[in-house]
Amino acid sequence: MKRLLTIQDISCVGQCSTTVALPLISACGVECAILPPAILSNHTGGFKSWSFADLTDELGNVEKKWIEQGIKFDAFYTGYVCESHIDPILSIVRSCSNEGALRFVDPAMADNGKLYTGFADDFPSKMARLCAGADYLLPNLTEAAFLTGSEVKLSGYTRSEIETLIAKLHALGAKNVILTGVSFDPGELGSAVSDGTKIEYDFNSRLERMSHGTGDVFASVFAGAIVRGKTALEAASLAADIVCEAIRVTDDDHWYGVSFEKAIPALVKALC
Ligand code: PXL
Repeated sequence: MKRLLTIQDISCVGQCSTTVALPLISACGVECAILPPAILSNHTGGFKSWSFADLTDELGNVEKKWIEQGIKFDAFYTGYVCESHIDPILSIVRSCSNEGALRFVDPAMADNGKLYTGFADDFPSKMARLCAGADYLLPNLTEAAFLTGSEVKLSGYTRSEIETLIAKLHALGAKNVILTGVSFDPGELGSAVSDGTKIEYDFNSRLERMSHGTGDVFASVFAGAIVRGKTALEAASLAADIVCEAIRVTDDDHWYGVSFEKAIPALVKALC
């Protein structure tokens, strides 16, 4: 069994980041180790307030113990992180990679045209340093625009604008780009999957509901499916199917996340 390390916050309540990645990656049949660089009482997307315990100073201690014991990983998946976490993360990846280890980077910092609360305007340029070494970079359209200094548009992207954005993301250093939130038709929503030589698209019927945490569900399933040997297009398509299923089964008053738990049986079946 392959072992993946996910590095992103623990939001104790709110169904995002580590609390989504751990169960979904496990359900993919991949051993999932975790490293939370911060612990929040709850996520920052819609709750009135939150506590934030920064664990930057602990990251080096963890790395030292892993080096001492020869603990290494076959894959790394980073999500929501802060500026102070970036150098320690790059150091852990350098120290603790098995040969051929894959790096998945979800630059979780923005959506719907805006940076998440708490991130300074210059944060995208810091996040770009993590993106530079990504084997698979998984931004939404807003994150892609901020990372590349492009116009931030909520909708109305043409195919050629999407393809220019993807070329700029590759220019940051990412090998494969999976751009989410792509739509050329109001009834459809999907992703563009690029290996730097060709771009393929995967679309589903658009669901009208806006939900928190869906980017984390998508990235977790994508990473798990790639580690299990799926192609990037297969992994993106499975990840989108699981996101859609999770949205469909989430009660209308469940505002802070999606009930991805109910989609786990379908995920296990797809990868068994
Ligand atoms: O889902 C992304 C995410 C992760 N972690 C925290 C967040 C968010 C989105 O708002 O606030 C703490």
